[in-house]
Amino acid sequence: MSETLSRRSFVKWSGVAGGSAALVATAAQLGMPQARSEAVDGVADAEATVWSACVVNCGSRCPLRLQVKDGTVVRVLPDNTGDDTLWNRQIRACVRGRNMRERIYNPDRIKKPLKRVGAKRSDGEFEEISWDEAIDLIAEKLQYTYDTYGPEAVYKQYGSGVWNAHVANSGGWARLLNLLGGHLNYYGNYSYLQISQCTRYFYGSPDEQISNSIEDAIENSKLLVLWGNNPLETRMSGGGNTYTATLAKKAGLKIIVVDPRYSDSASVLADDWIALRPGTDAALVAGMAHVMITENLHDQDFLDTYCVGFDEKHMPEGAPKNASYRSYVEGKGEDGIEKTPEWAADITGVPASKIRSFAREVATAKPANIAQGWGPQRHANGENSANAIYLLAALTGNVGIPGGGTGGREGYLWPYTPWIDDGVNPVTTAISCYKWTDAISRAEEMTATRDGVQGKDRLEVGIKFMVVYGSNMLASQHGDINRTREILDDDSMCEFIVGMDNQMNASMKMCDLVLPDTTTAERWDIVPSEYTGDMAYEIMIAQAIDPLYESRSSIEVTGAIAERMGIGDEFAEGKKTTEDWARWVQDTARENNPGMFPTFDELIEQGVFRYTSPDGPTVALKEFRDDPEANPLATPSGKIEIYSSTLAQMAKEWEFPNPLPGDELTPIPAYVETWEGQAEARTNEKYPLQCIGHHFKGRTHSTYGNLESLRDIHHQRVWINDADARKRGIVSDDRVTVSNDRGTISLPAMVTPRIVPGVISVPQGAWIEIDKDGVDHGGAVNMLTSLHPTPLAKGNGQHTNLVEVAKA
Ligand SMILES: Nc1nc2c(c(=O)[nH]1)N[C@H]1C(S)=C(S)[C@@H](COP(=O)(O)OP(=O)(O)OC[C@H]3O[C@@H](n4cnc5c(=O)[nH]c(N)nc54)[C@H](O)[C@@H]3O)O[C@H]1N2
Ligand SMILES: Nc1nc2c(c(=O)[nH]1)N[C@H]1C(S)=C(S)[C@@H](COP(=O)(O)OP(=O)(O)OC[C@H]3O[C@@H](n4cnc5c(=O)[nH]c(N)nc54)[C@H](O)[C@@H]3O)O[C@H]1N2
Ligand code: SF4
Ligand SMILES: [Mo]
Repeated sequence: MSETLSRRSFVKWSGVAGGSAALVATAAQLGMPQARSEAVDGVADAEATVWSACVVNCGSRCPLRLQVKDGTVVRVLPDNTGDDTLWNRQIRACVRGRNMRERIYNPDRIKKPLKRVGAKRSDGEFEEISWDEAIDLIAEKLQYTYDTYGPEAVYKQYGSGVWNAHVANSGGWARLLNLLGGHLNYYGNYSYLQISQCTRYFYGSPDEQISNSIEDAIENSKLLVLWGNNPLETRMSGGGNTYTATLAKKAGLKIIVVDPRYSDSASVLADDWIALRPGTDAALVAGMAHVMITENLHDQDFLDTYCVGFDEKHMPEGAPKNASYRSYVEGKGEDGIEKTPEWAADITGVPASKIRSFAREVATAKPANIAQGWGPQRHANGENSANAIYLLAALTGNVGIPGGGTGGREGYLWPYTPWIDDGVNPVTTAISCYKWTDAISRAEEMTATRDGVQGKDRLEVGIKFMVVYGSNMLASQHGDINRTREILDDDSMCEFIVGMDNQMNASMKMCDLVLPDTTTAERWDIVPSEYTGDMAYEIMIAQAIDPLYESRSSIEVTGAIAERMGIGDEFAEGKKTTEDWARWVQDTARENNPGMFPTFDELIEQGVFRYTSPDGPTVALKEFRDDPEANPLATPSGKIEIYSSTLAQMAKEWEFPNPLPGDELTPIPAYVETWEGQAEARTNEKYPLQCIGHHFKGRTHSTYGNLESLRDIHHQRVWINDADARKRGIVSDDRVTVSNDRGTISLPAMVTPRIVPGVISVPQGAWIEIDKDGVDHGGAVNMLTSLHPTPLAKGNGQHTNLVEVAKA
């Protein structure tokens, strides 16, 4: 790595105002474009420029400067603080955030509270009602639900539309329900449910095990493997990993991408592309392990000291013979198959010679950061894929050292600023976030060992009242839209659904009551950074314009419901307005971190405040590596569990009613063939193509998906390989149908060598347009996905689907 790029020192808390961040390399030195000056951007006669932000769940958070004239936002400008250095970088919004005006003034804005009048929810017919009537109705339905069914019948749906904005994140809904007696919890999230659950057994972490940051990789790594990880599209802010990963590339770090698609990250960053079939990562890892073991390239010392389960000499007590990972690879395990590169090649589609060279490269680049995205784990038995990629980091001894990594996703500094206090939920029962449709339709059958119910042996009551806030789960982002709509259409099961959003999305159309929320331009908040690497920050959201139409900010609405239900004072604790709540956040941040954060009023002027950790870039599990005796992991052995006795035990106890292939728990990260996986694809004549659905630069999930300007530049098209297209007589931009037994969509094709033959990808999150025959012309991939849960996490294997494509 070039000398100019070595980091000289690490700054403690480099605020924008007095910040003297250590210079790494300027964008100019690296040949990157400089920020445009305000003179070029500004509207000359704007009355005010107000700090705001884009807070959608893309993993980044971007400051926006809204220029206001006559009470209207006339222009959206990006960040103009910071500079072009790594530790004080400008947090440049992507094309979505810069089009915020079109979301504020969108014809899809919800203007007044709406009450369902259609016979069925999916009729989507409403009448306008007043706020007073709406609040009465919610209070009445909530009271009725608590009295009749108890708190476990109340559910706050997963939703990520205002993810982590300190006030708007929960919008007061969780606080309200907690004060009223609680609500059924969910565990995990649609982002990384599978990896988070398997991490418990592998690394003993209660969540996804993050890895070293890209900042650390820039400084210390010899190789960066982006494994099912596409930062250029999924971390698009200039403040986040689009910036850092690009900087890593410019600094000369070798980058290899493992992905069925030649993603944007592959095309811009990769020195090499490992093009595998979806869901086959664990087979690729086993083939690589075979090479490493045969050529003695694995890190035996690391495995002996820090892990259990790699070989027969290091097994937990009570484990059967020949159950180690090494035995599995050498063909001494139960299946008797040696996991040669040729074996892996047949499954993954990656040539054996390529598997050999890739294995050698990963094993000999010391140190290497294997940065796993969340695409591999969003599959049927995605748990084993995620675990296998973790395992590769252990096999090569990269865990816990600078320049290495855990095999998890790139690390970041978690913000120091607090969320508003949601209180404590008196209910401890929880379902996986993907099981809510089951908890509506078959709650009484749901148990701990069959459905992953936590906190109780079984559910006693189904979901009867649901809050859907900042979420498009009912008809866009959850699996199997047709089946989900069917479940929701029976309002004897879930009796009342209240939705709150600022756009009339497909889920709002499935609600009984719809509430118009403000946009960020119309309210106050404080917003933290999230997955933006080791530079954390907070952004001021100052109210720029009056709420449009009859929209009201969520925290004021939940406060009004609390008041109507007689708990107004407990809810508010003296805070009346949204601004009061935002001030509380900043005051509390200052109290908790003396001398660090600016005051609320200073932040109104300053807009953005950056800070870094005094400990330097994130090196995950460093304490464990430095002293495993003093800092054991929270696994039963205190070590990395390549073989998990807990999983072995669970494999005996858990039940899989109506099992499909792949519904199994394995104590080691073995490759298992799954329902609608590569093996089935090769024998299924009706649906021979594997269909994934990548996160797409044109939208954040469904958010921004209704903006004409974005639809014009980012076309919703299905990626299909030339060979598969040719067989079907399809050329680029032909309208095609993609179908399976769950549904059919119709959209244009993008014929390309950028995807593995036999695989297609439908960018996820398109707005549905279902016609009278049930065909969706919007191209929403969840018309095709399955509600069948993954075996361990009971999660969303939404990238696993078999389909057929035909010219429409
Ligand atoms: N097939 C498939 N499905 C997937 C995925 C996949 O990869 N493939 N990915 C999954 C993942 S990782 C996730 S996180 C989920 C995301 O699923 P969702 O969390 O449902 O995300 P969005 O579709 O963006 O919906 C967010 C909603 O929040 C609204 N919103 C934005 N700002 C505000 C606000 O200020 N107030 C209110 N009240 N609402 C606001 C937006 O208008 C939008 O309707 O999707 C999951 N679904
Ligand atoms: N522009 C934009 N950015 C986003 C989002 C968005 O919707 N739009 N969503 C945000 C959210 S909430 C999340 S959770 C993250 C999601 O981040 P990820 O879950 O990492 O995103 P995906 O696109 O699902 O998957 C990443 C890559 O994995 C590949 N992949 C799919 N299946 C496999 C497989 O079996 N093996 C391997 N090796 N690769 C595979 C895909 O082709 C893709 O390029 O992105 C965030 N950022
Ligand atoms: S979508 Fe993400 S990257 Fe784009 S402006 Fe919004 S927060 Fe920034
Ligand atoms: Mo996500």
